[in-house]
Amino acid sequence: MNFISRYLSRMATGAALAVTCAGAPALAQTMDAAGMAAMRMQALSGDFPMTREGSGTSWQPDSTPMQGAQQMRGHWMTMEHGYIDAIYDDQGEPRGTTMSFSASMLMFMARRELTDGAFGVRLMVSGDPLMGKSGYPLLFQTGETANGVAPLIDRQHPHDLLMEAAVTYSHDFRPGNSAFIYAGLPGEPALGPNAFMHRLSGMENPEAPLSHHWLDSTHISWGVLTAGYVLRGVKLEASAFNGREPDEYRYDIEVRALDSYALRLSYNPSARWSLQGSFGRLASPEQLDPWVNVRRGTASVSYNAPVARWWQTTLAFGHNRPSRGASSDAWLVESAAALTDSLSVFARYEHVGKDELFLPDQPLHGRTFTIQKLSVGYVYDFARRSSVKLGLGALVSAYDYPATLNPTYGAHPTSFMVFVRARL
Ligand SMILES: [Cu+2]
Repeated sequence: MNFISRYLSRMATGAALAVTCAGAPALAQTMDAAGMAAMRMQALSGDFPMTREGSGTSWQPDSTPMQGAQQMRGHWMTMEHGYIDAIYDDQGEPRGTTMSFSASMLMFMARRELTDGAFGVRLMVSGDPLMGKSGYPLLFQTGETANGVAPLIDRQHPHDLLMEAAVTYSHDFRPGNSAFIYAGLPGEPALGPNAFMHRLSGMENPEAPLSHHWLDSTHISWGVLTAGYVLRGVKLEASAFNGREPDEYRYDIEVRALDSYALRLSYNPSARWSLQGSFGRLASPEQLDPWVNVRRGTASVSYNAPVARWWQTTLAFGHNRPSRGASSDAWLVESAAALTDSLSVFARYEHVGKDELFLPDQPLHGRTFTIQKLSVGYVYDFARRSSVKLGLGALVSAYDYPATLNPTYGAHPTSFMVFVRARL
């Protein structure tokens, strides 16, 4: 009890945070009491609101509604959230195939208050390996391998069973001033925006973005050490990490040298905005092209509009410059809104330069094609059992690309997914 009262009084005296809440009356209208309380809870990695914390050590707007269930257990504040999707996927003829599969993620976080800081634990697992080594059909998606020989094309690789196992320690110097370290095996280095399945603008959409390998593909890195400093709304952090993407054995632990690095500057100017710019050098990211290193730059902005239950929009740009071969860019704009307590809608537009759509023995191998993709969808929650929501959703995607690809992909493929979701 003593701990809790100390914790509460500390939260109450968090001057900067109180100002954030008091100074946002319009925000208060769209946020319930639990949301405001969540905004006053402190983060794992510093003296700022917990709602700012995204995947790994990334940030999102402070006004992002809290996902999942929280409890106080003795000296620990714990939180769980996650989802299981059962998906029917039809990517459209001629290159797209159909598949029924399940994708899932379960995350556990714990925070222990210390005299001048906090100790945190983050654990995340996924049932994705159950879908098989070649993942699920996703037109124009590339990256990683199912057999260690051929790259995956028009398929999204499954995530590893263990997606994050990390500890954090943060030390507070003065209100709003803190430093932190983060160590993960696996973990997420300071590169890119909040990963797609964690950002509010993207998490309603069950598909991985085509821009994944320009923006957030390092979110499962087998070995990460990050240190950073937070000065109110600004954070500067640096990571040393294992730059190799996970291999096709999705249940194993993969250790390699911390041969890659990343730097990220994040800025949350107000409760509604979150911006980041990051740069990384990935040593030998691809198992099938081990002699190629990649330099990656990313920039992103997320904004929570004070309408409906919530409405988040993210704009992101990524640039990859490999040590061999052509550089390429990816753009992403995605938006999701909860119109009511049970209905949310979402859309994602991407513009990417893909050069991995053909195998080495095919004539178009190595050529870069500009692919545009637009997806729109919705999720309707039809049942609620304590902290679990059951929803039914669908999305449809259309594409645009150079006519050179018509013999392979057809003139106008249309992809769709229907899914049932249980979300904690
Ligand atoms: Cu991923």
